[in-house]
Amino acid sequence: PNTYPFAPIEAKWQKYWSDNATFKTPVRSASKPKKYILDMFPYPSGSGLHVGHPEGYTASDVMARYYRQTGHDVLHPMGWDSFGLPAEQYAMQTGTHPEVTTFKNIDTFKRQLKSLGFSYDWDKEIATTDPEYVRWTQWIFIQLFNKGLAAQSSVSVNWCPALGTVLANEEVINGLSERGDHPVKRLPLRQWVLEITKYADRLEEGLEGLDWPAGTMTSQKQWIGKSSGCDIAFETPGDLPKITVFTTRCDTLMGVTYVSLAPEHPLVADLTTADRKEEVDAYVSETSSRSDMDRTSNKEKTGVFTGSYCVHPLTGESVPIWVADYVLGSYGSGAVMAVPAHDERDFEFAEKFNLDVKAVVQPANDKEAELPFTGTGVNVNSGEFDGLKTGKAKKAVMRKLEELDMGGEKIQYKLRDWLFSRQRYWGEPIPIYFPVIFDDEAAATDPKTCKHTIDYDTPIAVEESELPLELPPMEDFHPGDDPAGCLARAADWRYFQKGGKWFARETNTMPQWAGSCWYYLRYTDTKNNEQAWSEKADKDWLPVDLYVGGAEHAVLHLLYARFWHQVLYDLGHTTHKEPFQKLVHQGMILGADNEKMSKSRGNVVNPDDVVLETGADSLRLYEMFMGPLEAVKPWQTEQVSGVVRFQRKLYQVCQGVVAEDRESGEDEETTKILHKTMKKVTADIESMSFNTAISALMVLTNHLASLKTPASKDTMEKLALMVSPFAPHLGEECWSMMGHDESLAYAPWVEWDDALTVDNEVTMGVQVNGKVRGEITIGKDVEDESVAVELAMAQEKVARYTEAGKVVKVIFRPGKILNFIVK
Ligand code: ANZ
Repeated sequence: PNTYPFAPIEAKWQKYWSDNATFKTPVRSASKPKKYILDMFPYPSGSGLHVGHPEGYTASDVMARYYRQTGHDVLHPMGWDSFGLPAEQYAMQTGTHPEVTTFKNIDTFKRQLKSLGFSYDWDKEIATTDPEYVRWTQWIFIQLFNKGLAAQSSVSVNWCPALGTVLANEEVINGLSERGDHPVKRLPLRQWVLEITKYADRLEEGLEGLDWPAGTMTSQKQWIGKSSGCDIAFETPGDLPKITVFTTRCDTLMGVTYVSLAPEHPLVADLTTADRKEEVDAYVSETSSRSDMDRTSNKEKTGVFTGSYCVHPLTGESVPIWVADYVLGSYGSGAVMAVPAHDERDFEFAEKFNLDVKAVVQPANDKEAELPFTGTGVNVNSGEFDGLKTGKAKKAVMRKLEELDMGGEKIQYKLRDWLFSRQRYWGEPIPIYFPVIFDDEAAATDPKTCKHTIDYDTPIAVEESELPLELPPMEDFHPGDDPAGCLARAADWRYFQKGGKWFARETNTMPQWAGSCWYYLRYTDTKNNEQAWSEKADKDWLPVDLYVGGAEHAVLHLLYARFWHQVLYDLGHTTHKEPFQKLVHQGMILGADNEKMSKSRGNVVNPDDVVLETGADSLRLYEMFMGPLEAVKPWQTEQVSGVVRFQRKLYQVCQGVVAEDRESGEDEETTKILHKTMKKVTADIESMSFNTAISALMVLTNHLASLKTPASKDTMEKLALMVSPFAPHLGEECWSMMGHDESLAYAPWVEWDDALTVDNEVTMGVQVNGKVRGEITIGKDVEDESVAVELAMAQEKVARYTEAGKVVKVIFRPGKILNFIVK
């Protein structure tokens, strides 16, 4: 009967793999190459797996299985990114401890992943919330702290009252939280910051040589935002410090007509004259609530004059100092030299406030360029720099400034330091504590009852032997209005005595990004109780050879993880400069209506339903067959039935082969199709072009199904091997039907004979005087010119042209060209 009993077959093989520890990570052998195949581990949310998850996971599983069969030692692990806001928010609504929710969700995810037959080594499973994992996350934090890369600073932060937490700049979009779209305000708060900016250059350079999608490389580069320019100093009146500006166009220095400070620039108050104070104060407070995004948008420019002037470093002229919020406090030095003739923003501002516009750059071939002219050209009205082209002018101005000690080369980055504190419960406690200073040191007994302050200027790292520093049990996870976070309320945990002295723990926790910064390192050595991972584990398995995950992580996760990795490299904990050699993003799977799947649209496909109805292999096959892996594509249930038919047909062919019971030998056509398929499927898997590989397997299966005499066992084994990375249960079943009593997971991959993959006949064009007049189909290696000529002349059209004159020459290159020269 034309059916395939997927349910018992899939259950049987999943049990077999589990009972036989088929996918246990091998001990690395010197003679074999390795492949570390990694999925971006999921956040175990309450809603379980959606069909987007298995797409990337199937792709990586195909590769892991393929590499095992091509003689590689494979590491293919899975785990859980299990800290995070939703569990905590759920806890606030229901009172269920985040740990309980997290465990429950992990169970669901694990059951679902197992039902799909992925070849993970489940012995390597980790969760970022495991105390043993937290221990090493905290240990890495301490390495960063000891290296001077983790520091406290009172920074103006993005405070989200609704979430009760501070968010990183990256988590704020248009003034709203990335998660949940809640309004975000800016406030000053004591925070832990990781100085990723110290690695800006390395993070940019390290991208060279990685096999990553071009778009992701560009996003990272743009995020790092390297900009080469010059710092220039403008003297200010009185004893005040100079104003430093950052510019990428120091060649326009002679065109400066005003200098503009960001409202938060530290010199604003001092530079404001008495008569301007009221207006400037009002402007500063009014702009303080605007986000950077808002300030740099194309809205009408605003600003106020400070009443003061600074000195042009080359001309000595007085230059008015303004305050304008299009200048950002967080970029460069928070001040710009304004050149309205050559900068759009400065031009708009000058127009509005009636400030001078002085052109100093002329385009090479248009003397009357419209202003603002922002391109490059030749300097004019620039004294000694006149006549210099932009590039030369930049160098000359820079040299002059260096001579005068008024400026010099500067590389600027858009990248900001990483705000690493969260005022949350469900995260890794930051392993730092501070001395407690009592108001009355002599009489004090306990900070819970005696007045005291915490000496935040003296941070002390928790002893390595005391790690992990675990979260205190709490019942109320509301952040409350203490920006120190909810852990501040766990007084028995927060305050402790050591050597007779009282200390207070840091009450901030780490952001969810922390755990995902190094999980790929821990996977190499999950059972290590002495170290986060051993030197050997690093040498054995790193770098990750293939990393598969969503493009939404193009910047943050991938940048943060690379940063930690580079620091760990510098500290000698890894011998690999970059963690992820090849990166692939799977495209999003949309609903059948071409919209993003969501509960509210009612277009969500649950993988559990598909597994139940047509089996795990059908889901795997379908998701790989939908289209190119990277493409965004809609779910189409009719197509699932297409792969179901394919499975049935393949199974039926296999049953026919069993009945026929012939070892080998096929007709010529079948042999050729088989060899071509082996070559194509292999190449397609290598290039992760899975949809075309599956369609080649469908063609082969259809051909075998059409044969009068069933195919041989040898052919069927090859088909089973090829289908197994995509549909591993079906592959195993067919393999065992061919008489094998062991899994095919390590059976050598198929090999083909190249000679059998090429067609022996070619179709080639026949030309007369260089024009194509017909075509002939001829044996590929026919070298006899007369055979070709005879075939060609047999065609009426060719004959007509050749008979029109006299054939003076025949050019024949076997398999390529046949050309008659007729006069
Ligand atoms: C003078 C000038 C003349 C500029 C000119 C441009 C064109 P990127 O490429 O993004 O690095 N700038 C510097 N600091 C700023 C800040 N804190 N907020 C807003 N703008 C700032 O851009 C560098 C240019 O952006 C700098 O070069 C400066 O304007 C401006 F014809 O200086 B320029």
